[in-house]
Amino acid sequence: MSNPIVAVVGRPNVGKSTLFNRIAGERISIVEDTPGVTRDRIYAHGEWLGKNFSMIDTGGIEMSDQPLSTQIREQAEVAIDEADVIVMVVNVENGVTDADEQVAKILYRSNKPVVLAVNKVDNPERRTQIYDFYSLGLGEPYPISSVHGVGLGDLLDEVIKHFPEKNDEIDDKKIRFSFIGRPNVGKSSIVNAMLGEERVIVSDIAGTTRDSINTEFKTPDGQEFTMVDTAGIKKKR
Ligand SMILES: Nc1nc2c(ncn2[C@@H]2O[C@H](COP(=O)(O)OP(=O)(O)O)[C@@H](O)[C@H]2O)c(=O)[nH]1
Ligand SMILES: [Mg+2]
Repeated sequence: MSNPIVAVVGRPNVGKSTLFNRIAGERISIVEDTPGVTRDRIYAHGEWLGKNFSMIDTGGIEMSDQPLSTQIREQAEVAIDEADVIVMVVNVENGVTDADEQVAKILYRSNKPVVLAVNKVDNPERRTQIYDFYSLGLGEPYPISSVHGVGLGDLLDEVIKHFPEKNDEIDDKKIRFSFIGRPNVGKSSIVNAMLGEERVIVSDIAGTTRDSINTEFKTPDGQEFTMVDTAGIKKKR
């Protein structure tokens, strides 16, 4: 499975690229750099608490000939299409702006998790100003200072919480195999005969086995197998 994707969005000059480079650190690597499409490095690798992810700096997508509202909309749409988690960056120095509200509205309508980063919180006095950003409707604002590297830990803790579960990881030392065939040809009986025990429901009524059943077993020489009985897979009427 490929790494989760985190997209950084927000209007120009809020500090998206600074944050992006901070998180990428020394390990910044260009995954894709198509001339004419990207101006800056927009893809990088990130890692936090042992979790690897890919990052997109949507601000690096070349669209400077477009009106601001178009740029913002298109960048937010790239994020929604590509990312598992979106980090929206705002600037504490400006408070909530119309452009921030425009970005937030687009993100709000998507079903993607959004983490709100209030950047340029360089000193403790500025922390008191982060609460205004609750009005964007994107939940708790996380104060950060990208130039000083402050608050990034809490921000990333929140980001990785939203990564999708890797629930279909397969241990490749195991051999997986399955029986397929029409109902009632004897798939479950073969499984049971191989195992020497009644692990799978067998019946002469077609369609008795309703779900696919994984059976794990090991041969005397240590080879592990996972037998997937697919008898339950039926066409919907
Ligand atoms: N004071 C302060 N300035 C910052 C911070 N992060 C970025 N900047 C500055 O804000 C300006 C815009 O940053 P940039 O990352 O290019 O913004 P982008 O357009 O959103 O990618 C630059 O001059 C940065 O040095 C921060 O945490 N504190
Ligand atoms: Mg930038």
